Amino acid sequence: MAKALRQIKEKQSIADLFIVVLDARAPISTYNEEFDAISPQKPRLFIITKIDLADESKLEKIKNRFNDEKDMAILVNLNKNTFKKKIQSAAKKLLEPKMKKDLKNGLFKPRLRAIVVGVPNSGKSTLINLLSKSNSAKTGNQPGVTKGQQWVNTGDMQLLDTPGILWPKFEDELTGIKLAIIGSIKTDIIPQDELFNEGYKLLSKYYPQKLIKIGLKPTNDSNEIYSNLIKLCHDKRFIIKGNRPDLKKGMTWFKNHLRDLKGVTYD
Ligand SMILES: Nc1nc2c(ncn2[C@@H]2O[C@H](COP(=O)(O)OP(=O)(O)OP(=O)(O)O)[C@@H](O)[C@H]2O)c(=O)[nH]1
Ligand SMILES: [Mg+2]
Repeated sequence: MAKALRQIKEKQSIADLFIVVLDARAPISTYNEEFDAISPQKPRLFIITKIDLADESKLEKIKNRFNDEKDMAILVNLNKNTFKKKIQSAAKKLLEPKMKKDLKNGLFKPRLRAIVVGVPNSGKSTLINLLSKSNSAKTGNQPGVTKGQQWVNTGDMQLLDTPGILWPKFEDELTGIKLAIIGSIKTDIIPQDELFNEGYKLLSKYYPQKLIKIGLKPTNDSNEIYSNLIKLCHDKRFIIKGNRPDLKKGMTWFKNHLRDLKGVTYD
């Protein structure tokens, strides 16, 4: 992680634009404040991905939070080709001052470079593949797919794909849980019962109806959460010998359920 951040810092001087990729399911928790200091004068394009999985009612507010005079934020579903134009025109707008400067200096085909940064699994490589014609960046629904930096030419500009970076904030327990749920950190680094307990509380707080829908009661009380785990095991027939609930199986089921939930934004 430290190495990946250092490598970005080394390249910052040649970047004309920073593209910061955020997950719409946890846009604040996936925002790394360490990037603020890397190159404060350069424009940033915040690409808020996975809107197809996020809470629609929160999207405009999220977008406005990252929009300011110098920076711009857009909401996208990177699995849809139709968003390509929106991304291209936002990047073009932010790069306009640089292009004008190049033209003034007699450079008719400006060399534009953007560095793409973000937490693991936020969609950086998917974005690069969407903008370039090739599928040269490796993607996958797990953290840590991109291992090293790679320049990709899109015709309009050069994009630097970078490995996902986590930052100290993720050590804050709740942020860690959110990042685990959306797949930005490996779930196996968090004890299974803790992930269940905290994930349950998170869902109780933000989307109680989604718990009720699977027959569970929203609550913040760890004892009640435990009772609901037992109920879940019985409902799903996760039973081991002695007619005891298979708690591990119940927790795994819930973890996968959280990972696949749609219409959620936990910030
Ligand atoms: N539903 C949905 N899935 C997306 C979207 N954008 C990316 N994904 C998926 O998210 C997963 C991660 O995408 P990547 O592009 O590999 O993420 P990354 O940021 O490069 O990840 P690292 O290289 O591990 O840092 C893949 O399974 C993508 O298909 C989106 O807008 N909507
Ligand atoms: Mg990647």
